[in-house]
Amino acid sequence: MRKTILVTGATAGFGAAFARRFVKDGHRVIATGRRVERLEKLAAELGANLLPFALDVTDKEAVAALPTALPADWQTIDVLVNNAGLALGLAPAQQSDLDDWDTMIATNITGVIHMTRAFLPAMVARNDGIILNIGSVAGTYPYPGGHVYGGTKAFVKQFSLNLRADLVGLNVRVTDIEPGMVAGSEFSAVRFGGDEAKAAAVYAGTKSLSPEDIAETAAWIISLPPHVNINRVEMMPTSQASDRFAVKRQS
Ligand code: NDP
Ligand code: 8X3
Repeated sequence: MRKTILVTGATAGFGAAFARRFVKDGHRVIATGRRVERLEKLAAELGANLLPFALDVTDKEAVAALPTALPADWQTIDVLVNNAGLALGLAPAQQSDLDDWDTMIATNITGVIHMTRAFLPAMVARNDGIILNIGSVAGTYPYPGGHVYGGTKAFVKQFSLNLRADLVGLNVRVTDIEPGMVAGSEFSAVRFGGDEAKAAAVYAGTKSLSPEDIAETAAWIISLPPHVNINRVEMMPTSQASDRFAVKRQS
């Protein structure tokens, strides 16, 4: 059945891949983000089933107004994809920029909860809907420099599970997709302040996941019958695994 799907952060990476995959699968997509020219390009590529809509998820008023600011025939949202997010920096916590921490929290946590709160009541009233959150393996496994980014994704995981506790018995589903290394997005370039060489080095010598792999998983999740809730999906490329505890030995 054709769904109307709202994707945050559709100007790049996973979000653009979600938009392309969902439209290809016959759905309608509201593609949101701050870089409007990229949304317009996506609309030119994908046609009338793609509605470009400017949205900064940290703008609380804009998010609260969004359900009624959308064109009337696009206001029933079947699937909300809370994808917009970012990591800023990889320095140790004690050297990190507090503004970067605030931006990660505003985007990855506050953005997600405000978007969810804006669209959840209508889903509950219709007894139908899917909230697809994009977490990360960083929300489960610690790594040096992961501090606040990992903390935000741990929040996304637990928020997703707790939403399920409130929604039990309803056909309103919540999933947290938790990917590991995904190349082909702007994630690492953003993390390293636009340093493309440093970003490329993250994926050097690996066969990382691609945004299309994440879109494939999302397409599967939303295709399932209404009684099936996938709680969490943790994904890694075969070139990645979690390893051991850090132990500092005296020399
Ligand atoms: P990209 O940097 O390629 O895309 C991030 C998207 O988020 C962009 O479209 C950007 O759009 C949007 N965004 C950032 N801030 C805001 C904001 N304030 N309001 C609205 N949109 C915003 O990264 P990815 O595609 O890789 O990341 C997508 C999600 O996946 C993120 O939540 C990330 O944490 C997560 N993730 C990524 C992994 C990876 O290895 N790549 C692995 C696991 C999870 P614009 O700047 O135009 O607003
Ligand atoms: C992105 C994956 O390992 O860089 O969430 O944090 S990682």
